[in-house]
This record gives sequence, C-alpha cells and structure tokens, in this order.
Amino acid sequence: MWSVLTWMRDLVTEYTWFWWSSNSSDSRTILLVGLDDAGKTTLTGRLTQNRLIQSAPTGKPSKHEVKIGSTLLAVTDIGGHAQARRLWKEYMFASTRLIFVLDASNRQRIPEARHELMKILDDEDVQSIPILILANKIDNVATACGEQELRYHLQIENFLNVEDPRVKLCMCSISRNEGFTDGIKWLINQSIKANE
Ligand SMILES: Nc1nc2c(ncn2[C@@H]2O[C@H](COP(=O)(O)OP(=O)(O)O)[C@@H](O)[C@H]2O)c(=O)[nH]1
Ligand SMILES: [Mg+2]
Repeated sequence: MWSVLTWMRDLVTEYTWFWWSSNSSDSRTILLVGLDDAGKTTLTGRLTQNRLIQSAPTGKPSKHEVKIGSTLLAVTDIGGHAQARRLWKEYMFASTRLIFVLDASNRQRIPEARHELMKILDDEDVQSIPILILANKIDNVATACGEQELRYHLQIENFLNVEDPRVKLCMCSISRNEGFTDGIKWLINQSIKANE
C-alpha cells in the first residue's frame, strides 16, 4: 500500500514538472507508451545512448533528452502497467508526438495492445498528434506477426490508408537496431499544429 502511495506521489511530482517544462520551452516532446514489456525502455536506451539497456519494469516516468540531427527531443517513457496507463492521457496533453510500442511476437497480448491503442486513436483530445506505432520484436521469428497480419489484428487500416496519414506503422527489432529509424524520422518531420 505504501509503495503505491509513494509511486503516486512520484507521478504527481513528475507530471507537474513535465507540464511546466513543456509549456515553458519550445522543445519537441515525444511520449513513449505501450504495454509493459513491449520495449519502451530498450528504445529509450537506443535513442539516448545507442546501447542496449536491461532494466526493471519502468516504475515511474523517465525523461531523456535526445538529439537527432538538429532536433532536440524530450522523450518521456511512461510505464505500461495498468496504473501507469491511466496517466497516458494526462501526458498526451503536453506532448506533440507519440510512439506506441507493441510486442508483435506476443500474440496473446495483441488484443490488449489494440484496446489501448484504440483508446488513444479515438481520443478527440489527441487527434492532431502524429503517432508512430513500433511493432517490436520481429526477431522472434517463430511467433512474430507479419505486417499484414498485424494490420488485420489491430484494425488500423483507416488510419494508415489516407492521403496524409497521422499514423505510421513500422515493423522492427529495437534490440537489433532494425526497422525503427525511418519511423522516428517520419515522426520528427510531421508538422504539428501546436506552437513549435
Ligand atoms: N527479442 C527481442 N526482445 C526485445 C526487443 N526489444 C526489447 N526486448 C526485450 O523485451 C523485454 C522488455 O523490454 P523493456 O524495454 O524493458 O520493455 P518496457 O516494459 O516496454 O519498457 C526486455 O527483456 C528486452 O530485452 C527486441 O527487439 N527483440
Ligand atoms: Mg520500461
């Protein structure tokens, strides 16, 4: 019980800081969300230090600054477990871009990932935010979904097949450093209606 209270206090503190910092500068912000175990922390390690990091499940939001080309990005990784998911929406207000990481090799959890993704895509408050979906762990070849199969399971065709999509899907293996770079570039290059 105490640890939950401490965790909640940390989140409030973090959120206040994040809200303040994102409103006080023109830094571009990327929010990293997805179910637990999808590969968010691994991606953060790739982007920030270009190295593999093994870590405990993310307990509280972690923020990192990443320089890609001339662009400075503030990446915030919010945990993916149920308690943290309630806070995704709060953080989305302060973000201009979003990465949704999912484990394409864990077929049992694809419906759960889809459910969370749909909540974001259907949310009127975040409709102007470009979203990069990283379908991770395709190196698990025995179980990983192919792209067409995943599109079918996620039912995101409507978001992908438009002239100016605000959603992009990349099949990737973050631990092998494959398949996500183009997606990150796409995300950075999306023009944002917000004042940046
Ligand atoms: N096979 C495989 N495992 C990965 C890949 N990316 C991350 N993982 C592993 O998946 C587990 C969860 O990764 P993590 O980044 O902690 O997930 P998070 O809970 O979303 O932050 C770790 O054991 C990672 O090493 C990948 O591309 N392929
Ligand atoms: Mg994590």
